[in-house]
Amino acid sequence: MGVLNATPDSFSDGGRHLDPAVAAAVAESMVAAGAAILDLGGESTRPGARPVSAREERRRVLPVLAAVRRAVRVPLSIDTMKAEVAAAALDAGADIVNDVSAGRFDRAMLPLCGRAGVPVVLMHMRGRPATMQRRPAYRNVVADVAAFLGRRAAAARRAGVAADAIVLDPGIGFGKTLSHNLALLAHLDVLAGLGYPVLVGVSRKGFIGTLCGGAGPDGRVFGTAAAVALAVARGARLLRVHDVAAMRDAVAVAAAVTGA
Ligand code: PMM
Repeated sequence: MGVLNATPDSFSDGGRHLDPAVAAAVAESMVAAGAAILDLGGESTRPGARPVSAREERRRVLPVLAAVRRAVRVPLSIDTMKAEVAAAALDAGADIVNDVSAGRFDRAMLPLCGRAGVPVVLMHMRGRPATMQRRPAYRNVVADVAAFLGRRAAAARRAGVAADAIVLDPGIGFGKTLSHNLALLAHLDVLAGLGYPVLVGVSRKGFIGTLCGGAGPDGRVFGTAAAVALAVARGARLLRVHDVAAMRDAVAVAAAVTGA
């Protein structure tokens, strides 16, 4: 899954893909490099990020989505916590909803996904982006995240989402310390054991910078590849990444070794 952020303030690629024509060209190159899905978002969820209105989110993401929809044929996912934005994106050609709040932010989100019959990514996040990194604490991070995702999957089923349309995500970096992120990656098999495909987003995240001598987002590609490979080995089925060509190779090798 290649990441295309239509946000002026995303930590990793903020502002680079705002122009619809530029976004379409980047989308084409990501697909050529091996992306099977593209994820488009109009609201930054980095720690401390300010929420944006549904109107502003639609204004940012819909022109980009329309241009990307014309440019590529792969499924497009809309990264949003708002049902209004998701509905507009589905109307404009999106195929998947990626909700980092797992349907908790907007009560209309899971029923919308159920009615539309589209896959939904349910991600674990502690609190909200504005406050999630304030002293994150868990009893047992792996068990707590697994229990949360199990509850959210059940909520999605009750809202009419089909079992085979649910994807779970541990939410790496969302209200987690370095050791929480590492424990979740080391024990990803526990989440995969819940019976739904697992998506992992480690790409260029802060914990990789921490482990790689304080590298900035652009200097985290090799660290990301290591995390991606290990996630595949522990059962991840979808990898949300910025550096598609590099991670396609990391996934190909990790999947071949895992399957041997
Ligand atoms: N990470 C970000 C945004 N959306 N969605 C899912 N499902 N999983 C993630 O890990 C995730 C996400 C933040 O990263 P970005 O600013 O590079 O988009």
